[in-house]
Amino acid sequence: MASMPADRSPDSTLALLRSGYRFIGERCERYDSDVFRTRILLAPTICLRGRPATELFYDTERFQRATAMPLRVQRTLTGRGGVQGLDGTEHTDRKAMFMSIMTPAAIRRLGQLFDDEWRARIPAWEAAGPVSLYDELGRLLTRVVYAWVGAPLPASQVADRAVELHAMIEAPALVGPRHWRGRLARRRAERRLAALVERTRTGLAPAPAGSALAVIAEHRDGRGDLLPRRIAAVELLNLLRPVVAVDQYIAFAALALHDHPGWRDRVRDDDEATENFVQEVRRYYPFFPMAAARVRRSFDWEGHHFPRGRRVLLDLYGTNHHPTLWPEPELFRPERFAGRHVDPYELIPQGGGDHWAGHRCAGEWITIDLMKRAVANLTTTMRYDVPVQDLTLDLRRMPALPPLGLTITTIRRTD
Ligand code: HEM
Ligand code: MYR
Repeated sequence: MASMPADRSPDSTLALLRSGYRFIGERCERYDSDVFRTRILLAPTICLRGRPATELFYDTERFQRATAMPLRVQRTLTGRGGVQGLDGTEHTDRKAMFMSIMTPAAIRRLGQLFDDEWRARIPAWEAAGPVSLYDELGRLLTRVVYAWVGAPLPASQVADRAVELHAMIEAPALVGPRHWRGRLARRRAERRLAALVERTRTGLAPAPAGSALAVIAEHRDGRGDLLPRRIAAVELLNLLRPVVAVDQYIAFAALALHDHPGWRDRVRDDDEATENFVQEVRRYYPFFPMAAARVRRSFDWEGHHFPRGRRVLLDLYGTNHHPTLWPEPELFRPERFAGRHVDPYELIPQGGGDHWAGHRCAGEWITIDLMKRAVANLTTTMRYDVPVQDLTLDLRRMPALPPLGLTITTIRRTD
């Protein structure tokens, strides 16, 4: 058995928080290996990156998700009892519920709401001074996604709900008050949404037919039982929160248009170029750093032993920047996707493998659709200036927001 390269230090949690997105990749380079062991949160952990490792990681015979996600991530980002931590038939049943929501018609409806809302917001942006794209789009997407799931918000609540969802997304890797803000936001949101599910079920506030709220509130598991209302709330948040998180990718797309202005003309009215551009934004920019699983039963792989119960982290960012998969990975080059078959184990910003059988992101098509619409809105519906500001991305921060959320100014409608 080959010995697996190992971190020397007794615990690398602080190093992970300090290095952020580059933690796994820089060690893989140091050890000249896409597998190494370390200790995180005081427990032995195996880190992986690259295509063969991704195929391994998404083998549900070998890995499980139960107990894989650190508690601090569950208490902020994902919640507890939701689809992310399920295995076997419980997972395929719950995942089928999510995928049944992702019909082309439903994706189009969300996109249409998004475009309409974007156009409707332009006059207010024209009148305002500089606006933070991240904050504005956070509110815009909050309003749109609550309406889309079947629980439209009164205008007076949109800003608070946006702050709440942002708090959950920003909290998992932070310490101190900003971490606790995320926990509190989740507790409050779950309580409120559980009450909404209850009102839906009792007929007090019926959900629109076919809406995501109706699908989740009425879903019955393999035994014919409704989801406990707290779990239904966690699953509703698994739609609301990540749709709002797309604001970050849109800010990255705007940053890419700013740094590579030649692409503004290339993407305009060109669906294929827009798609390649969006794929490169998802590959290049840092977002979900790594996925976590546990070894279901012991096995050997490429001469390395994986003992039962061991936590394993797959480097999503590092696989998207792997030099053998992506020549010159640190260059932003959308044309690399022209004519390229997008392999399910190579481009993995939202996880890899199969959407139904495994844990790959249920919202990947929605994300791509919203990003394409955002690129069209940024290049054809309006023009704007990007004032001088600090645009460096700090890869040590997870998630890595552009400082001030990317400020734009002198916004004008163009069509
Ligand atoms: C799972 C990333 C948007 C719903 C995941 C996973 C990642 C991810 C990395 C986990 C993969 C794994 O565990 O192997 C992202 C990113 C997004 C995004 C970066 C950009 C904003 C969305 C959207 C939705 C969504 C828009 C829904 C509308 C989900 C759900 C899961 C998931 C339900 C759990 C799937 C499962 O455990 O089977 N996402 N996601 N995500 N995502 Fe997303
Ligand atoms: C979502 O809301 O599900 C999609 C986007 C969330 C991105 C959050 C990125 C930081 C999380 C660090 C988690 C480490 C997981 C082991």
